[in-house]
Amino acid sequence: MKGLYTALMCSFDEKGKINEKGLREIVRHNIQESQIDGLYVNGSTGENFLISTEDKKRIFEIVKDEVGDQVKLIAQVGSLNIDEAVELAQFTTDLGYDAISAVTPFYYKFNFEEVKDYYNTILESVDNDLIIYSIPALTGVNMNLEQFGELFENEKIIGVKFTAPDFFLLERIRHAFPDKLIYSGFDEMLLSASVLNIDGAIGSTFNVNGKRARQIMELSAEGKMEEARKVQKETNDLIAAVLDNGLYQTIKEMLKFKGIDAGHCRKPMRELKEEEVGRARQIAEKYM
Ligand code: NGF
Repeated sequence: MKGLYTALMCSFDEKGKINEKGLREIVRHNIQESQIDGLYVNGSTGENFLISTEDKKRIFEIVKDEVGDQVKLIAQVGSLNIDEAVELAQFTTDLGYDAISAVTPFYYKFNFEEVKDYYNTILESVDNDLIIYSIPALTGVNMNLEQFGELFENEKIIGVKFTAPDFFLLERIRHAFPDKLIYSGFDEMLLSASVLNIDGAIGSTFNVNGKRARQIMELSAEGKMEEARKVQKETNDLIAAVLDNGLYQTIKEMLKFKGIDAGHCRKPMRELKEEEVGRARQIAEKYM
């Protein structure tokens, strides 16, 4: 399960309906062009929190059908509705997803016992491994080393998608749990995480920048730090431009520039203005 995973985008039409043809094209682009090791399906990048249970299931099905066994698949099933999380965990396990992942429950201020119970409840229902999705900036859930340790006592919890700029905590987790998988979640910090000996990364910008992400991890592993810094710098020029223009919308426009039917984002995400579409195309032309 080590390696680079694209946090997969989904293509939607103007009305917010799944564009199956476009979704399949995005999947193929990631496998053939970006040569990633796996896909992280229905994460934030997949606009997961904006869609119905039925649409989530359909996306899981289409992706598995398109991928077969070509690359690894992780299903993000986390939800504030624990029944939905359990249902999706069972659904994706039956489909043959290699692992499930669940974002920490958010919005209400759950205490750690509640977070732990959430993960154990999901896992009691399936015979599959789980990767914790920790993204404190969006969820407000900040777990410390001891709390990660308590969650890791469940052997089915095999790792964490660590989306935080806390390299002290990342190093402590790496040192304390050498057998658990750590995936870096912030693409702009990939090199900084790589030097701490992570096992992989999961990122939205790998949809359009997968090759540079791989170079960063490989150069870092080979100790070629000067070259690695150069590639991270180029990557961060791209990411800064994308963030400035509108993250998910811009990545979709960049994919469209390459002939991929990446469609629209779902409301309440906005449409790009004409000049922003132009900027997205310039970013694609320069970096893809
Ligand atoms: O988009 C976000 C939210 N984070 C992603 C990634 O951690 C999300 C990250 O790649 C993800 O994996 C998912 O779909 O669940 C950033 O977009 C990137 O580093 C640019 O900041 O903040």
